[in-house]
Order: sequence, then structure tokens, then C-alpha cells
Amino acid sequence: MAVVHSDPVRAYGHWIAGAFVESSNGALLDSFDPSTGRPWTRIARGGQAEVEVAVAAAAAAFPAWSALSPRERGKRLIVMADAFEAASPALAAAESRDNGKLMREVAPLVSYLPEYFRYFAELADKVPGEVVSTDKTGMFAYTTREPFGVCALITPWNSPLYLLSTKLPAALAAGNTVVVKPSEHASVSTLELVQVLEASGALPAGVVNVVTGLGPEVGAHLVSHPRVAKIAFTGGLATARAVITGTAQNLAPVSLELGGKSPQLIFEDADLPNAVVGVIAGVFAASGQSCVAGSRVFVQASIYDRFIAELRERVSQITVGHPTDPSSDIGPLAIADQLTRVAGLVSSAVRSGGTVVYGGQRYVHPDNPDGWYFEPTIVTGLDMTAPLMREEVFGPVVAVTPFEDEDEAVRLANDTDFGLAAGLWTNDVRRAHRLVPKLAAGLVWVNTYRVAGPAVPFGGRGLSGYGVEGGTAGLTEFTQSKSVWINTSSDPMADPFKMR
Ligand code: TXE
Repeated sequence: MAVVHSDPVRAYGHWIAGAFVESSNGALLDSFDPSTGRPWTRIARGGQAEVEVAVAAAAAAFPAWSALSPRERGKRLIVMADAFEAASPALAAAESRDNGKLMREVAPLVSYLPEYFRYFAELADKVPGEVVSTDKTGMFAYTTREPFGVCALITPWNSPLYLLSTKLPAALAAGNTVVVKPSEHASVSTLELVQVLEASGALPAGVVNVVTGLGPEVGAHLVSHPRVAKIAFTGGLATARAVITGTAQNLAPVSLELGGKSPQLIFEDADLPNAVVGVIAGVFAASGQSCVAGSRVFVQASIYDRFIAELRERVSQITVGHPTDPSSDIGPLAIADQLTRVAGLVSSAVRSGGTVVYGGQRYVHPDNPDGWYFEPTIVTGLDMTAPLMREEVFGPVVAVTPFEDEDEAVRLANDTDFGLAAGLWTNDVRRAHRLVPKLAAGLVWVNTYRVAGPAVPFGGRGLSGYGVEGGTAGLTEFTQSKSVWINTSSDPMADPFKMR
């Protein structure tokens, strides 16, 4: 079993071909503890040279890994899942230290992630092919699905292990090898996990490699590399566009899991206390740094005042605090720039005519005044043109707006360029089924929010991206189709100048 570092280590290298490797120029980056705003460890700052070595390692490992029977890969994923589970408390601690997520939140999440490995383990030998009936006599045709080869997995800082677990076991089950590029803001838990997986004995060196560093210096080379055949990306819209531009070189297919501006619709027949909790879970969990954050809440006018009063009351009970304090409900934001961005969006909301009903300020923690904390914030009175109604905040800020009827609710909900998730709160089953098809989102939660699991595909529309993670479709994403024609007749080949 690999040791997961609970204390700061001096510096992490890249993980390539089963060992830590320094950057060729020895360059390092600080990794910050968001609760103090100070560096706590360092990571290697890679570049083109490290991408070359890592892709070569993954390419070298591909023939043997893809030649294992799918069943064998499945068994190995189960072994990896067990090792992951055993190490999950320490992995959660490393992630919490690095991105400031609450231990109360990250520990149960990380202990659940081995389920993604177990789910894809069971699917490894169930990749479907098809015998195809054709219009030709004497021909037998079928399709199979094959791995791509080397896949690039690019993950962000808000939930590195979760967003790796939605990709990595699917890629491995399908027979691919990978190079992971974690966010420069939170790379440590990924570097620790890959050691744990390899120490289990089930993951050969070179099948999973990790190159750390800045997006433009590592990610850009990775996505355009001629040997990279598939890219799974989670991050922001601007970066997604850069990734797509990079693939103009290698034409690697991309799946994009981007952000959102997800609506929650609360009807007068909803269970109000539940809806209030659902709204809080939707936008204040993970300090709002969640791609599915339900940051636009639309409430039927007849219950609007009551809803605002109850929401305000519950939000006033939220404790902002240190990530390891079990009484904390909201921790710091993961990166300093986010603090500036969130504060800026709240100020612009006020300039747009909005009212801050609760919060709205940076929170100064008594023990760590330089920590990157922001108060849970409720804003009302905005129209759909305000930046806070259109841009992803990625912080603990919710905008609440009344609506009169279903038509208006759907129009407001769909007035966004994103299309990741939507929440619907109603006790009328007919209304629920009537509205689900009308909501322009890849994911709809009815009378719940933020539920996820490996068996249900997850993916967005519009500027929230394309492709899915999870479910059988999530495995298919990491395979490519091959069609085979077999001539079963002993007839001589026909006229060579005529297509058959
Ligand atoms: O993410 P980036 P950022 C949203 C959120 C946030 C905004 C920007 O609104 O405020 O995006 O966040 C790598 N080629 N989400 O700037 O840059 C980068 O190193 C290849 C939503 O931190 O998208 C990191 O590993 N890769 C989201 C990864 O891309 C590049 C989660 C994501 O970083 C690259 C995070 C390049 N040219 C932010 N440049 C979600 N869907 O949950 C950077 N990267």
C-alpha cells in the first residue's frame, strides 16, 4: 500500500511510467491551502517535454493493457477500487487541504468514488457489438467497439478525485491508457490516488500517467499531441474552446463537461421546507463551486415571500468555517481569483438593481483572516440581463426571482446559454412529467437535487458541453466503432470497377 501523505511533502513530481519524475528544467509551482491563503506544498511545473514522455509511456503501455481480456481488466478495477476505498480517508484529507473543500463533504464523497471503479469493472466485458443484417448476399457484417489508445483526462480543481473517477475507470475498462492533467490549483489528491492504484498491483506502470503544471504549458500540448486519440475534459468554457482548437491538429474526439447556470423551479404545490433544503444543497454545497450549482431559483409568486423568509432563515444558520471543522457548512473558495470574481459579480448585481437579502461580503475567518472565504449570499430583484443571471458564479451566491405560471417558469429557466441541470419542485406528478421535456438541460432532478451515481449518465447541452460520463454511454465514450465485412461465399470476386 502506498503511503498517502497527510503532512506536506516538499514537492511532488509528475507521475510517469510508475515513478515520480521531476520537470526537465526542475520548475515547480506552489500549491495553496485555501483556508490560509498560503502555499502548503509544491508540484512540478511541466511542459512539452514532460507531455512527450508521459504520452510515450502511455503509448508503450497500451498494447499490453488493451490485450488483457476485458474480464481481467474488470477484475483489476475491482482490486483498484478496494485499494482506493482503504486509502479514501487520507485521500480526502489531501484533497481538502489542497482545494479547501470541507472534510465533512469530501470524506463521504471520496469514500463513495470506488463505486465508479466497481461499476465500470462490471461493464468491462459487456461492451456491445452488433451483427448487422445487410442487403448483400454471401456477406457477414458486424461491428465491434475498440479502445482509442492514449486518452487525455483533464480535470479541474473543484472536485479532482470525483471528476477523475467519472472518467478514469471507464477509460481503463475499455482498454485505453491515459495521461491525466489535473488542475494546477489542486493536483495532490490525483498524484496520491495513482500511487495507491499502482501499489494495489492491479495497475501496471505507464497505464496511468499524471503531468502537472499550467493549462497552456501542459494541457495545450497534450490535447494537440498526435498520439492522443481521445480527450475527456471538465473545466471552464474558455478552456474548452482552447481544447477544441488544439484538436484541430490531431482530430481527437472530445467530451466536454463544462459549467452551468442551472435553474431550480419551485411551484406553490411543492413541499416548501424540502425545497428550501434542496436550494441550499444545490447552491451552497461545495461553497457553490459545483458545475450543477442551482444558482438561479424561480419561485411561484404566490409563495415567493414565504420562500424568501424561510430561505433567509435557514441560510442565516449556515456556519462558514475551516475545512476540517465538523461544524463548518461552507469552507473557503479553492482559488484566490474566484474570491475576486464572486465579489465582483455580487457588486455588479447591486449595480444592476439587485438587492442583497443576505451575505454579499468576503468572510474574514477569525483564525485565518487571509483565507478565501465568502458569505452565503442571496440576491433578489434581478432581470435576466444581469451578469449574475447569465454567468456561472462558482461561489455561494443564489439569485431568486418570482414567476406567475408554468409558461413563465419554463421561459425563465431556459433563458440561458448553458444547459447542464435543472431542479423541479412540485407535488403534482402530471406537472412534473409535463415540464421535464420542456426544460433545456441534460439532467433534471424532481423534488431532489445533486444526486449522482455511476450508473446514470451525466452531461450537458449548449455551452455546458457535450458527451456523457457515467452509465453504459460513459463507457461507450471511451470506445470507437469498427465495422467488419466477411465474405462467406466461395464465388470469385466480382467486377473490380463496380462497387458492390
Ligand atoms: O478552469 P479551467 P478554471 C468554470 C468555473 C470557473 C471557470 C474557470 O466557472 O470559474 O470555469 O475555471 C486545464 N488546454 N469551471 O480557469 O482553466 C487546467 O490546467 C488544455 C467549471 O480554473 O477550465 C485544468 O486542469 N487544458 C467546472 C483544467 O483545464 C487546459 C470546473 C480546467 O481548468 C488549458 C472548473 C489548455 N489551453 C471550472 N488551459 C465544472 N464543469 O465543474 C487550462 N487547462
